[in-house]
Amino acid sequence: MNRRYFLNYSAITAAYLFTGCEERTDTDERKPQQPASASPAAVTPPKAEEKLPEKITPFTQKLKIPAEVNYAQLKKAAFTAQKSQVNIFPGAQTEVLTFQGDLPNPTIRIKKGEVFDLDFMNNLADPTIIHWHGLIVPEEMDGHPKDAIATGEMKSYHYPVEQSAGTFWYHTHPHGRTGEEIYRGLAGFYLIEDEEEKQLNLPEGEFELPLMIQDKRFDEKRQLRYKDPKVPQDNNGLLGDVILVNATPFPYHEVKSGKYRLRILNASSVRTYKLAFDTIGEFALIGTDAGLLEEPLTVQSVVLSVAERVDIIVDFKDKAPGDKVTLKTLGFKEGSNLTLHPDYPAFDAPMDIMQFHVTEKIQDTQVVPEKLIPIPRMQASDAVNTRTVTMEIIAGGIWTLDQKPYDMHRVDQKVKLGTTEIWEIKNSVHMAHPFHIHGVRFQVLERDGKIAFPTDKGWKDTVIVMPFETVRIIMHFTMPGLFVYHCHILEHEDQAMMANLLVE
Ligand SMILES: [Cu+2]
Repeated sequence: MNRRYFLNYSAITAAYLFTGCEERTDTDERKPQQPASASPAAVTPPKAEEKLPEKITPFTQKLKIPAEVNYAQLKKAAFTAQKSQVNIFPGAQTEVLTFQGDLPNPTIRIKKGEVFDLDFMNNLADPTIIHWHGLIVPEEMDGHPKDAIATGEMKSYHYPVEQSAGTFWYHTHPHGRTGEEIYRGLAGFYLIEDEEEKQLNLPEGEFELPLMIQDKRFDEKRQLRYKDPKVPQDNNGLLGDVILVNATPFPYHEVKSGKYRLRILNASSVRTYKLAFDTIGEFALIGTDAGLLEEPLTVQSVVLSVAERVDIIVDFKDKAPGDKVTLKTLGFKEGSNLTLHPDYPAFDAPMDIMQFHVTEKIQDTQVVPEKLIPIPRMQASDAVNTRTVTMEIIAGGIWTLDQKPYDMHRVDQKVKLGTTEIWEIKNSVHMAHPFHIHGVRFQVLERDGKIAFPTDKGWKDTVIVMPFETVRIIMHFTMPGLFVYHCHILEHEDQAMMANLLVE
């Protein structure tokens, strides 16, 4: 048991998470590991129905690695959105939503130039649709909320993949239910490979790991709890106290003393992570949402808001068998001055995420290339138009873009196909929002805030906009059609913080 795990939580959370329904006694063997500040007697006990049934001992469950749907081996795949019972905790069944009956959902792996082909069946009780996050595909393939298919219906996706290598993902996107569907399971990785990336000889096979991070809440029966009807702040974003990586709570993964490529996705509802390792001071950022960087950037930590991805290389070379390295979030208090559910670790709460257990010393000959993939920079002078999109909260506490609650049939912006534009994304509230746009990728020109984000240097499809900050992005529109742009805090986009863009 890792003592730091306890210390990383606020007093309330530590007591909450680890006392559960049980009475503690002085003879409790776990007692000495609890920090003095976390005396259960000192805090108000949380509502009974929100407690975990018993303590979770972190780093005792093995990380699950998603199976792969690899288009080098098959021509067509099938997904069925469905209710499933899966093992998230040992010896317990948890009801979730899946695409193929289990979690984590499979990782799609496809090469640039190949054709993606998949039949999607909706066996949920409500209409739904899959969106391929970060992919630039025709409108009817994109998963616009207006294209949601009814229960019992099937939709065939068929499109060529023409983008460069990167770490993308897929999730359902029905209006008003995206948050709950992703939360209950409907998300997975979508990896595009290409020849240029292959030439770089990045770590692969067992040395390449997709890591999907999500914070969730469980009840005493180990079932997922979504929004708490008694706590209106949950409409501002759902925070959880159990961090799952690839659908495994606080997992561990056995590694050798070499370099690992970690492709990390934040598929949480609202939480922004500031990722770091406890005993490895630096790591290399090699890619962002929509592709590889021009050159690796050495960082000590990286901020990852909802829906963003980072591609990193971490080196365990100085570690010996028996050593343990913890991936954690340092907390990101700059991200929100808004109180969310008070019973769950807030934005500024440091939390452990998962642990790497070093089991074998190896001679690692892997080299991180000095140069990665050139990124042709779009210039502000290339832009034919500049627009402003404002993130605002309106009367009634409704999250909107430009003060207009989302209407899936209203066109909010018209863009000329083949042109380049600058969009100024303006945040007028005291909470950071990740801005995402479909059907196009972008580059960050500048932000007028205080924090510099190394991820701004790469190709993006989602960018964090800090409280009261304006971020200027530039993009070249190559795909005609009606697409959405929205805040990617799931409870915000479900509410009304979304708009339509027509490229023609
Ligand atoms: Cu938002």
